[in-house]
Amino acid sequence: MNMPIENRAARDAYYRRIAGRQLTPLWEAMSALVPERPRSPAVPHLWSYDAIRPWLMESGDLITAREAVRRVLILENPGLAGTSAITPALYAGLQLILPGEVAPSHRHTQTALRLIVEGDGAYTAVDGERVTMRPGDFIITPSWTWHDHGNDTDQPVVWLDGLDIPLVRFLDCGFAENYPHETQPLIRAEGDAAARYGANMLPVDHVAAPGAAPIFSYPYARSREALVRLAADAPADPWLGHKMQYVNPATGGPAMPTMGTFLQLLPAAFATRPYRSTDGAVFHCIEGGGECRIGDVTLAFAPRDTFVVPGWATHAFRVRERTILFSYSDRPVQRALCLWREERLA
Ligand code: GTQ
Repeated sequence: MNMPIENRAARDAYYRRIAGRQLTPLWEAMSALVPERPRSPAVPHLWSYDAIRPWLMESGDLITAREAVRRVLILENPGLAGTSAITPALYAGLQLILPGEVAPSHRHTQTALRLIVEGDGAYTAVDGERVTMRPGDFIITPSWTWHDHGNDTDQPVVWLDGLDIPLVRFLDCGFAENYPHETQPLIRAEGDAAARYGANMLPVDHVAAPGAAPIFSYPYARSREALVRLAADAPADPWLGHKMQYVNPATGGPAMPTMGTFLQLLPAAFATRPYRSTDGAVFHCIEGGGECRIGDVTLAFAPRDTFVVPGWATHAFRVRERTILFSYSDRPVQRALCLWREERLA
């Protein structure tokens, strides 16, 4: 810039004077406020389950699930320090429930998803119905539904929590309350929601409403079987492998209004072509393992590892054995606002 120095000083003095009236000049901030393309403050990062499991188990000696309400280690993006966010819109954490423990019932406007990492047979109760949790199961807790978690098994249970906490904070829509008792009454038998809504049928008088799916559990055994079947017969997409999205069976839309959820199979020795989309995503490796190259960063992942790919970051996978990845992002929000973009690169 060839601005005369006097002019610079005059402008700076002017900025200081108007600052007292809560005014700032757009022209000094234009490219940051209206960027040519997204430059996420989030960075790629991987949390190795084997490395963090001892820390998680140690938390079990320090505080009970009852006292903590939710005993969770938050996975915070190093580029978003102090925000408890893994991408600008999303939160992730690993929740531990020890044998015999209960995480007391509460509800909040934030939507939650669970992906079971370790332990077989704990439960979560949502809106009066219990759901048993098995490794790889994807379970939803819709906005403003009462939910408590419990573990009647003799082993610890750990799951990945995904919530839209930063998004709800941004929108100033956070409400929460505790249930007057530790657990909510069960008013339906386990499996009721799956029978009503999860068998390619709907109750005859059902009227589809916007919002989260009326089923709470997407058992891994069924989702996995579908992907394995597809992979045996259909060609893999060069950019995505075999990638499916979880849906609300009553609407065909996403399982939750704010978070998109996906299950992806990459065949043995498969390498994807570079791809990017505007929705930053949290990935969790259920089976297999390999590498995700994101710009000049390479993350090596194994089963139970969680990693984050920032929005609009070009990335590609390379796997050794058949690999199954769960992921979630804010794609439904971006799509609803007509902002979502993707790019398949050569
Ligand atoms: O299980 O209700 O990781 O309310 C963060 C906030 C889990 C939950 C989290 C929550 C929960």
